[in-house]
Amino acid sequence: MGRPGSAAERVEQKQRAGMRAAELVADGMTVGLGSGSTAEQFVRALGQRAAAGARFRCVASSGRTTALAREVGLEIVELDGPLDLAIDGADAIERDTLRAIKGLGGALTREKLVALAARTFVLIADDSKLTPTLAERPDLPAPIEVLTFGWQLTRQRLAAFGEPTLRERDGAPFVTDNGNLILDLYHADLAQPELLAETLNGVPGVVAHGLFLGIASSAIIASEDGVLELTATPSG
Ligand code: A5P
Repeated sequence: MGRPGSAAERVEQKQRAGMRAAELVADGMTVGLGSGSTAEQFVRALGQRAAAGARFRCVASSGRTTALAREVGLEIVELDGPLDLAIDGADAIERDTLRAIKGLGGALTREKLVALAARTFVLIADDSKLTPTLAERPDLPAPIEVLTFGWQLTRQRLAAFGEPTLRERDGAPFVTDNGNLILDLYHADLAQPELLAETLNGVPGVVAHGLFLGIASSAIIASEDGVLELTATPSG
């Protein structure tokens, strides 16, 4: 993890990561757009390229990203086939493997669909998101999107693997773009994230979880020292 920077420095780093990522997008590509404050910097940078005459077809991973993309002049299309490239932020990124935790913004299911549809998935972040291993971020939950139907039972089942906590916003349950709920699973065993991911995939009522394992091939990390590009090495 990098040293704690000021909020302004973090914004500037996110901007630099987003701008670098926008350089990866070739004219005519179909591109997946992530969600969150870092991904929004990428969307803005891509919008600048579109304003300069480049043309992209974009699939957005949230309503908020859709709105921003349209505002900056990007064409939004349905997710109906493979994407050339997808770019997204993350909440924690394992330095070597690029295994990541995503979903603190609540868009994890669409983000995962977009990431898995992409021939190349690239993470962008400031260096505060880097960690030697995911297990070294016990402060972070594994966000899990669950169906509203029977969610208390789903929470009971998930309690075997950690402390599932219903995410709230403004005193009410947080509802995703898909009309579902989020259970944030605290204190899960992240030492072997693949095992946890497989377990979570088998719990009835779970729509998707925020463990993005083996999906990102590279990461663009901005720090006070510049912009670093990391390539994933296989885990295990
Ligand atoms: C949204 O659901 C998340 O997965 C975001 O990608 C993640 O929370 C990173 O967001 P920031 O770039 O705002 O930190």
